[in-house]
Amino acid sequence: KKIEVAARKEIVSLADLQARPLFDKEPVSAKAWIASPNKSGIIAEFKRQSPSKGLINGTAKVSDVAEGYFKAGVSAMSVLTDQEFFGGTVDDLLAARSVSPVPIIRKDFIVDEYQIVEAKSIGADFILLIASCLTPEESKKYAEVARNLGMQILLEVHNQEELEAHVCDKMDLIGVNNRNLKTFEVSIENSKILAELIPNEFVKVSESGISNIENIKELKKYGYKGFLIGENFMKTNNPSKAAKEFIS
Ligand code: IGP
Repeated sequence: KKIEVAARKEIVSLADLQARPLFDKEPVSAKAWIASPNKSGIIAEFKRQSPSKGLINGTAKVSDVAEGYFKAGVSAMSVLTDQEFFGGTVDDLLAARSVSPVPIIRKDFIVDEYQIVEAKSIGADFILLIASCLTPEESKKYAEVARNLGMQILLEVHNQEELEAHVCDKMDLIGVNNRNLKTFEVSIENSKILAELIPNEFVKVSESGISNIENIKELKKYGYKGFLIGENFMKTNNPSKAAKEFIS
């Protein structure tokens, strides 16, 4: 990933990113949208493919899906911009941005400050930092970079060790990934186990493997306000229709 980012940096400099019109857009508060009692809490994802599932949806158009997710009442949207593993691009986020006012998260493996400035330049409102890919010093440093640009941070953890090592006052939302990124095993129980270890000042988000309303009802009992759903919507031939049915 570092090599890929270095190559992009050669083509588009930091100064170029900062000169883009969207760089000056005021980010929308993901915390406010996700924790609002009169919103759904659903963070709907645009994901074409994944290492665990292969091709999920080869035909959906990101702008159609983004517009439909917004109309369906999602609290936020997640756009995968990683090309190698997920088949996404920064252009996908730009396309989503052009049709949707909801907070959009740049979902990628962030390993360089450049990606954070780039996220701002394409209109992202918040970013993902994955604990298992970073040292605690790095996650804190990148969170500060994002904050200085006015973006919020979703810190993703999978277990107690990661949570304890990476949680700090620079984070805004804490996401518990129910999928183990190494074994791809998915269990909602993971969110339940870690819930009480997450300090109350953070908005709690449960990520992956959520496929029905029962899951959400259950997770709400544990204090979760955000629910990140990808495959369950993307595997259908009309992802935003699936989101609409799920939310209503
Ligand atoms: C969505 P699912 O099971 O609903 O498709 O999962 C989301 O949680 C998942 O895509 C994800 C992810 C990540 C992808 C969570 N953390 C980190 C890439 C990188």
